[in-house]
Amino acid sequence: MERTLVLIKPDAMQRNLAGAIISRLEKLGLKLVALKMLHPDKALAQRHYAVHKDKPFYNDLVNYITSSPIAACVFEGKEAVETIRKAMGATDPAKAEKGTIRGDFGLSIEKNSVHGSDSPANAEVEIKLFFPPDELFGY
Ligand code: IDP
Ligand code: MG
Repeated sequence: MERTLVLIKPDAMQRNLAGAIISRLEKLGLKLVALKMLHPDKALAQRHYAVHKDKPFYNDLVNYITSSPIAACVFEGKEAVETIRKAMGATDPAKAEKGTIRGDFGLSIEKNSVHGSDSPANAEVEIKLFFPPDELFGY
């Protein structure tokens, strides 16, 4: 079964939106198989966003994602990656459709409330960054 990593980003945590976001994803029929709150350090943020290290927004992005505790989740289900990417909406909340998480909750292209893995292969790598195997549950 496909798995994907979701992060509830600082802007959503600060506005008490973690439960609302997780609830939307559960309602898609996906199963929550891992969940924790953590305050990511710079090293973890840099590894998670390594593909963006040459982008002009990289340093700001690392500072942002380490600015408060976040919630990390793994969801499992059929086409979990694509299903969650659709539910998140476009990266820029101004371009995301209403009814999507970013369209409804996002504040800016950086503070866009949620991260979701963009492919099953990247999901496997990202899940390993945040969760050791014994924190992933089969039930
Ligand atoms: P994604 O989260 O929709 O996959 P990516 O292009 O992978 O989008 O970018 C990762 C994250 O970097 C975004 O979610 C957003 O927080 C931030 N980001 C992307 N593009 C910009 C930008 O142009 N300016 C500032 N931050 C950005
Ligand atoms: Mg991405």
